[in-house]
Amino acid sequence: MYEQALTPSDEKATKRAGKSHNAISIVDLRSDTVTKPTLSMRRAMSEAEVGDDVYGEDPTVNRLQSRAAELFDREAALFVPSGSMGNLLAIKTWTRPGEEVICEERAHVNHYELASMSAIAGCFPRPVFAPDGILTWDLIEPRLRPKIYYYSQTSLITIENSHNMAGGSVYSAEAVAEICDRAHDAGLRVHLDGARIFNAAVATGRTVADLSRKCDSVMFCLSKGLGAPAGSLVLGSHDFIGKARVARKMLGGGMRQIGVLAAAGLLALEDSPKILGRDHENARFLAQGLARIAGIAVEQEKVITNIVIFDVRGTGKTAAELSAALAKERILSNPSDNYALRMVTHYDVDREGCQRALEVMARIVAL
Ligand code: TLP
Repeated sequence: MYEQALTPSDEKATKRAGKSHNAISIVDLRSDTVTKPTLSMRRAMSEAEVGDDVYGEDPTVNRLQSRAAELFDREAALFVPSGSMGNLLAIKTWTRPGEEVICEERAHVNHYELASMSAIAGCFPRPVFAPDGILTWDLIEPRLRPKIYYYSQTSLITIENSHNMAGGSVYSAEAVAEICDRAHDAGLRVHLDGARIFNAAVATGRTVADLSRKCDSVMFCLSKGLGAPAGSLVLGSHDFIGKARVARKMLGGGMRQIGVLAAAGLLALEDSPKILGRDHENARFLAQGLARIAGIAVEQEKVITNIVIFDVRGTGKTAAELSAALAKERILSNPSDNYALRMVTHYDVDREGCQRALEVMARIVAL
């Protein structure tokens, strides 16, 4: 995906436009990573009790880790700076250099983590394309390496729930359990990139613990739809988390008085899952409206969480051209390839903002 940052000159243009258009606000649909911390998060941050987390002495971080472990029904959890680091720690902990990691072709670990699994963990990704990004054992099994010493060995399977670049698609709890059971029978581990697992939980009506129960490790993000300013958690057994903590320090991710971040994370964990359903409804509303615009193709029935990826080939414009034209009208989106745009809903975008995005899109496409 080509991320489009709001440059200072865009911001100036926006401010100027704001003056002449009665301060029309930006509708930022580039990602749910853009959510700003709420007032209550900011208050909690300023009041957070802190300590040195490298010594394990930050009480707020310890509370966050315990609460996350409890919610996911796990022995232990580790607060890490980002989702990318969380995935890397799991990959590095479960594998040895020279081994292979099976992932879905469009997975975040395959496309957007700067090949860290190779550059840092020394592993080779074995990507498998799956319809809607949802792997099954039938798709995985043919890619397993035979257990012969002159082959590199498969050691880990990663799955992504919800699947970002497959349009926020979700695995059922049963589908995840089936992959884990078969993987364990074959002597493999399963890591879940659950950056948006709470969205998947809302969409399936299952708990995050149910959706991840048999996975050997889980990563989830506080900094996406849950709205915290930064941070992710990695979850697993005491032994796994002990090793992941060592790897975190080795990568320079040992942080100090980060109770200020954990305080926002605790609120994000308790409060935000309850409101994710509204983001899903807004995404469906966007998909319905986009489907009515000539030249745009979107599989409406597949929009079940907060991500809408749609094809713009029929408009005669590229995704980058449309995204740039939308940005001039204060609607921000990200191209996900030459002819696909991604829009992500979150708590800083309301129904009115989505409506405006649709109106501007219809106007631009018709030009
Ligand atoms: N995704 C970002 C971009 O990097 C593409 C976004 O805007 O969606 N796993 C998944 C499934 C993700 O979507 C992301 C971020 C991550 C991991 C990494 O999280 P961070 O950004 O905290 O490293």
